[in-house]
Amino acid sequence: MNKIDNHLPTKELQALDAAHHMHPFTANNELAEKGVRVITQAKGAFITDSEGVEILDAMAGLWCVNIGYGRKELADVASAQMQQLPYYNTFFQTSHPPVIALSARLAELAPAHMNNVFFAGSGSEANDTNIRLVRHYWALKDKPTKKTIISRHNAYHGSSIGSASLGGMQGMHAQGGMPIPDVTHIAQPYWYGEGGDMSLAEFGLERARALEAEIDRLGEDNVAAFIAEPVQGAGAVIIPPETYWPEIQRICKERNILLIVDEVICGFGRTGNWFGCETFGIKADIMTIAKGLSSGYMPIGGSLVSDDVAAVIGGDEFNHGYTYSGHPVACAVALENLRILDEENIVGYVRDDIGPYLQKKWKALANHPLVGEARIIGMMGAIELTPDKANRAAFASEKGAVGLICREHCFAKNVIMRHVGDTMIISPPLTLTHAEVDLLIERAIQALDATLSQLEKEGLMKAV
Ligand code: PXG
Repeated sequence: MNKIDNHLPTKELQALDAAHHMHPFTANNELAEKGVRVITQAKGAFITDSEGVEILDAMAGLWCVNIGYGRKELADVASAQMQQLPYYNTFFQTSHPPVIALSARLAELAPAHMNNVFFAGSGSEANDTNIRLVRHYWALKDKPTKKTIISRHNAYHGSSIGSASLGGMQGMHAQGGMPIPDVTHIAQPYWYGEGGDMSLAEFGLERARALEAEIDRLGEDNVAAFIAEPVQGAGAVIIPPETYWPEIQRICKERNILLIVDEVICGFGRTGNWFGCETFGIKADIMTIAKGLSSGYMPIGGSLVSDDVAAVIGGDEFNHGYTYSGHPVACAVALENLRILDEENIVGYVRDDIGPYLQKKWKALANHPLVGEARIIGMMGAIELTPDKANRAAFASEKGAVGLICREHCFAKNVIMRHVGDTMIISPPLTLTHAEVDLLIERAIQALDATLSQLEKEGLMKAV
């Protein structure tokens, strides 16, 4: 047990949290009954709760702590920057060294044709910026009718009204009048769940061509852009078939629409390259970045913009910006995070060493009787739970009920995995050691075993 002496007893913290703190994506009254888990510290790949229990964080917070917890260098940089210049804006013809240095560094890291960045405080804000950017771009090119943005069902692009409209999460759209006008959605490239008897290659092409059909339906003159994650993260690590992205690229080019690639999760090493665009050979017009940009140590997001888009937007005053666009402390911390990712060759480690090691062990989970598919790319993976492996069948119980049971067993085994429906997902820190991968897999198997025996006991191993 770690010594915990810097806070109130757990029960008191839970009571205050229940009384005053509204949690995101949570039924708060239910949580208040159950009692929240309080996390007090973290180091490397492990978080520690208020009772001193150490938990392996196989989600890297929320897909963001790429370099792992507890890097003092980032704390030192934040402290120094706060003392030198804690805040200044970039609106009225002013700038500051951290935002200048970070912009230049991002231009170096990004694909050669992307040399400009517009900063935001988060991925959601950055995607809101992208809506404004692409519509203004076409307006400036005398094509003001090109306004509609096409996205995909089960995409995640954020939680503001604009970015959640871009997202394809039904549960979000059902609350609060979304999507906003001029955003439409096509089907996702989710072979395990929706591919039926088609081959992966055929299915990838079919789902890509849904974009072409949607452009036809709307009329090319009305479409501004297509937005997509290279690999859908929150949608349950949906890795598209190899045929998908080249076809999407062809369609965007031929139909003269912009391509926004949302790199919020895939960026900064997650797929074994600096950006998911490199992994899939995509040429984007705009890339959304956040999360791994600062490894979550400070809130920061942004839009990396192609030279063409930047040149057009630069021709007019762009009436858009956030108080915290290019926040000096966040920029300084992001810059230090990029230094560590680079100098410690963490992206190469994912590509050549720990990534392949994790992938091999993760894919072997497909041998478990409860697992219908184990898929992984770089260091983001999913396992599909099923009562009937041969038929990739869903459970008869309400969607997500089994996933929730499994997540609770993961918690009990001191490993954090998230569930999306009845799919379990991981996205651990990129700095995981081999021993930590072994521990992750060991605990995952224990959780799967415990889930299977509970399902059998409760008669839940039934297919729809
Ligand atoms: N784009 C993508 C691809 C994301 O995954 C956002 C944009 C929005 O970023 P901000 O910084 O505004 O949250 C995200 C965020 C989950 C989960 O449960 C995923 C995200 C956020 C919260 C929860 O998987 N992704």
